[in-house]
Formats: sequence, C-alpha cells, structure tokens
Amino acid sequence: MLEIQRLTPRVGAIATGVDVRTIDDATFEQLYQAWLDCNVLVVRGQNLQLDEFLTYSRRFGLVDPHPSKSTRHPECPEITLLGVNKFGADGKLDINIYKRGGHSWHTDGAYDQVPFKATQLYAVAVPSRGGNTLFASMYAAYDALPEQLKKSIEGRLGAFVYGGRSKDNALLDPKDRNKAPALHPLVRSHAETGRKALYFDPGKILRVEGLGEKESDALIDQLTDHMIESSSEYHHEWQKGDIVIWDNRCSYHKAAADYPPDEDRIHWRVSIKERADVNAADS
Ligand SMILES: O=C(O)CCC(=O)C(=O)O
Ligand SMILES: [Fe+2]
Repeated sequence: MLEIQRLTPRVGAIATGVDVRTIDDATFEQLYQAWLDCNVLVVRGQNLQLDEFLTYSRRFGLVDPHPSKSTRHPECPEITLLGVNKFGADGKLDINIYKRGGHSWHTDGAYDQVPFKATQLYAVAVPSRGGNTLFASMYAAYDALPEQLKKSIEGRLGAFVYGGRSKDNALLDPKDRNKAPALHPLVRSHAETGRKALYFDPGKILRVEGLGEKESDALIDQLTDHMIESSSEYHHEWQKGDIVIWDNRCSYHKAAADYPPDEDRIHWRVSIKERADVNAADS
C-alpha cells in the first residue's frame, strides 16, 4: 500500500509501497500532491525499462529532449544519460560528465523561455559512497531574504543562458551555444501553488535587466549568498531503483560530485515541461 512520508520539515517526501508502472489516477494524484507540497519526491524500489520510465514521466507533463545532444540516450532522445562515457578515448576522466550539475546550486532550464517544470532521475547504478544530490527550497530562500534585498528584486527580470557568465557550455554542440537569453522574474509565483519563490541561478544568469553591469554583478553576488536557506536542505542518498523528481519552479539542487570516479553512478534523466494546454504563467 502507498505510504508517503516527509523527509525533512520543508523539502522532500518519500513514497513506498507503489509500482509506478501500474498506479491508477487516484494514486498518481497523491504522489503529485506530495511533490507539489514537498518540492522533491522520492519513489523507492522501482524496476523500470526505458519506455516505462518515459510513460510515468509523461504523467507529470511534456517530456522534452535536453539541449545537450551528446549526452542523450542513443535510442531515446528524450532520455539523457548521466554518468555514462565518463572516460574519454584517452582514458582521462571527463570532468564535464563527472561533475555535471555539481558546480553550483541551480535550477534546470532557466535558459528556456518556458523553463523546465520538473526534472526526474531514475537510479540505474549507484556508487559505494558519495554521489548524493542536494536540494533546497526557493520558497524558503525568498521568505528569508532581507527586506532590502526583497525590495531590490521585486519586479526585476534576470537574463539567463546555458553556461551563464562563465560560458561553461562544453556539453552543448557548438552550433547550439549562441541562443538568446531567456528573461524570467527573479520573484516568481509558482503556477500551481501560487507561492513566491526566489527564481535564480548563479551559473546561468547573465545580468539583472535594467541595471548597470557593476550593480547587476553586485546583486547577483548578494543573491548567490542568500539563495540557500540551510534549514530547507534535503540531501538525497541514492539507492538503485530510486526515482526522484524535483520541481524546478521552487527548488534548487546540486550534485555532490564526490563519489569514487572509477565507480559507476548512472541515471536516466528527463526534463519535463508544462503541457501547452496548461497556463505556465511566468508571473
Ligand atoms: O546528478 C545529480 O545528482 C544531479 C545532476 C543535475 O543537476 C541534473 O540532472 O539536473
Ligand atoms: Fe541540474
């Protein structure tokens, strides 16, 4: 029988006693609500084929192939492989694969006009130690901002691109590297919960619109310092067969990227967008 428990007071819930291949709509609704309430949902103990993972993922929204073409599954472009082809032909560790998602706290897809609603990972292989994924709440970050900082970002837009100011975009094909920035409000109301979140990503933001370069950089530094409210953190220790879905509209995450490099840590990953018939208001 389905059981859902909170993992920490603010972020994370874990569901056990379900097989996502066979759940009915009412059970899915319970999982979806727990995910909205807790930002991150772990479903433990699954045993999936690629198509089963995709079918389950599509219940959350539109599964959209990731812009990094080189890391897509060769037979299934909607699935990205994490941790595969970690060693180059010369036998050297490819740090872009090993450290993917581990450089800084971030939200996925801020470089798109319609950012990813969710990202979902399925653990295919886990290392003997390390390799956690860390999460924190954007709601908690917004709530805890000093009043002055809240005022200075109210109504402001951030301009985001893949790679941000550091241009760290090696996982993209060269022809995909020059997309125009996407603009998003730094204070973003969640389309489903209505709650205000600090929508920010230090590795993707180029500038805060309407400010000079110095002022914009200073504000980005301040937001970087304030984006993680440590009381809202949840660190996920992976087990093989875990599915974890996070809400990119209200949570930050980061790979610990600290596991033994000669061990496998492999996930299937999907990016999920709002379906076109749903109002994904960027307000
Ligand atoms: O591998 C992880 O723990 C997370 C990587 C990441 O940031 C992502 O998949 O978006
Ligand atoms: Fe990520």
